[in-house]
Amino acid sequence: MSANPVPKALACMLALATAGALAQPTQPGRAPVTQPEIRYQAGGSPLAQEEMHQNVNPKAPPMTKAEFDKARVIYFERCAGCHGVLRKGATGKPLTPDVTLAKGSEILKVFIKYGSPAGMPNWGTAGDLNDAEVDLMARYVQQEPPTPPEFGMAQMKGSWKVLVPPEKRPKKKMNRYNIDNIFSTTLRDTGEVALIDGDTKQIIAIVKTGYAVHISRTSASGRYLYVIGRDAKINLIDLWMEKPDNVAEIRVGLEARSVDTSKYKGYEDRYAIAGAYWPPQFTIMKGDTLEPLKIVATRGMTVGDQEYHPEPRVAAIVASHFKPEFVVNVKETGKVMMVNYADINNLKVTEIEAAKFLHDGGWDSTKRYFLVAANQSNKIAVVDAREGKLVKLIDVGSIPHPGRGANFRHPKFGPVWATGHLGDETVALIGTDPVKHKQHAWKVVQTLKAQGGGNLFIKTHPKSKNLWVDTPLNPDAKISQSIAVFDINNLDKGPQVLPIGEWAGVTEGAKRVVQPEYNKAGDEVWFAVWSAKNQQSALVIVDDKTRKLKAVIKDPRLITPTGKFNIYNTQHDVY
Ligand code: DHE
Repeated sequence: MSANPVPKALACMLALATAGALAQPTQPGRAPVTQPEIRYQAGGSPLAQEEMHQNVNPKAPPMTKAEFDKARVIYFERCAGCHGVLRKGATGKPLTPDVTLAKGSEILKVFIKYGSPAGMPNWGTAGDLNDAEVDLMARYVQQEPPTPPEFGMAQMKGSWKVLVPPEKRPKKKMNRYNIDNIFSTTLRDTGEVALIDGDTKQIIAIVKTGYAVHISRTSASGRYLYVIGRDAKINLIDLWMEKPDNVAEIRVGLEARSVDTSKYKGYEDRYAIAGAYWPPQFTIMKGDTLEPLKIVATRGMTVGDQEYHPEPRVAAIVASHFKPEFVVNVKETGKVMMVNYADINNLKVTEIEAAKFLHDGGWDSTKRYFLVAANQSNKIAVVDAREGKLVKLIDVGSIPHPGRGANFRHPKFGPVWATGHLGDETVALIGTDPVKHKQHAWKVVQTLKAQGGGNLFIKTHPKSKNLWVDTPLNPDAKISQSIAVFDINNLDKGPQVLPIGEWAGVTEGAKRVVQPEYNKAGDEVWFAVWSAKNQQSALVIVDDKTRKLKAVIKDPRLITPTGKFNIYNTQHDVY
């Protein structure tokens, strides 16, 4: 919140407004949105670039087409992440005309300018929007929400390119790289990934990809790398080439975050799957060419109240090791879809009811159970991939955000899986062994205190005794620029804090320390020190045993590094 005093008349209006629906917790039973969460959710959407139809609502204040288009761009750059593409509400409140017309322009302007105690950012007083833009946005949210275009088979085929056909690709590995230990490193703001040799710490190649890449995943054989951008563009990189590069690309929608590939025995490298935020759908493709084969919509009814949702975004996707299935997590409806790819013309989908707003998650150490954060219900849902059933919904802290989580053997409780939280400083350890440690299974067996809220990722390795917890979204720079590390054998001792940002030797910038990732051997941990596009960033590598600085990778090409994906660990789901 801004320190600017709120003028008296507006303060009254704000008080009045905060008593109204817009300032209530965003979803029933949900705590107010935290500042780290807003920073996380309010990333720009590629939909800002899409032309959309302006429906004229006679009851709403008038807008010219130029005003409408300008407001639409602002909406998709700043607001859609929280309020949804169709303004039906996600982290933020619904902003459909039935709600906004009842508020009227003056109250809406107060909200937009000054924010609300429930978590709406103070766009005006923070200097992000001027008074004219605040007025524009107040009028815009009273119009009918425009709908972005659909993206079906014709559009996908139109975007699909096989740059090097399978028959023209190498028949064997043509380079001397230790492929297992390559790190595919997201260069968020340049639309590229850097392939870095984990042994020599040299950049092998910078590969052009989609806009604001989100994740990389490895094929079951370890040969292919799939990279997805926020603009739903997938790049298929062949790691056997003399210099690894793109061999195929496609767009599977207008906005997306997740991709994976078939891993069940007999189906290795055969299929790829990608989930889209818009349109709400997932697409199954041929693994070696990305030819789109099957598109499945996720629009449908929510769990619990069973109301229709028009834009249930596809969040994390993983490939089952127990069946020829993809585990597709649908955010707004709260359903986990077990998609059996044995016969994709007669697709069988088991729909598991979990909890609303599924986001990210990972396997337990046996890879039988998938644990996924229902982050706005403050729960972890556990799904049994062998039985195709929900095992349990477990209450954890505020806004769990595991990434893929961390598996280790707790000295007292046996095998556990851990998640940190965006909304508080805790780390929840959940027992995962229903056979030998039945009394602890699917319960929070211990809660650790790390540095603070704003945690995104947590990591360990089967060969390590360390548990690393980042806090890139914590408002305190000291906390966002450092890492907390626990000794798994002495968790009660509390964490040691390492100044990774300082170790990077980078002088200016936010230097947010994000996403610990192990090398193949499990004896090094890599961190991104993430600053703005026009500033220097770095990768910092720490010796896992001694917790001492081992190497810093700095290179003018390493612009805004965030996620790093070690080929072997990603291929085998080691975390
Ligand atoms: Fe992510 C994973 C969505 C913001 C870095 N992110 C994921 C996944 C989803 C997701 C659904 C799980 C994919 C899977 O496993 O299949 N992320 C979103 C968003 O919707 C959100 C909140 C807002 C947005 O506009 O994208 C968002 N994410 C961010 C960031 O701001 C981060 C920190 C930096 C960035 O690159 O944009 C970020 N997200 C990551 C990373 C992973 C990820 C590094 C993979 C972690 C892993 O270890 O698997």
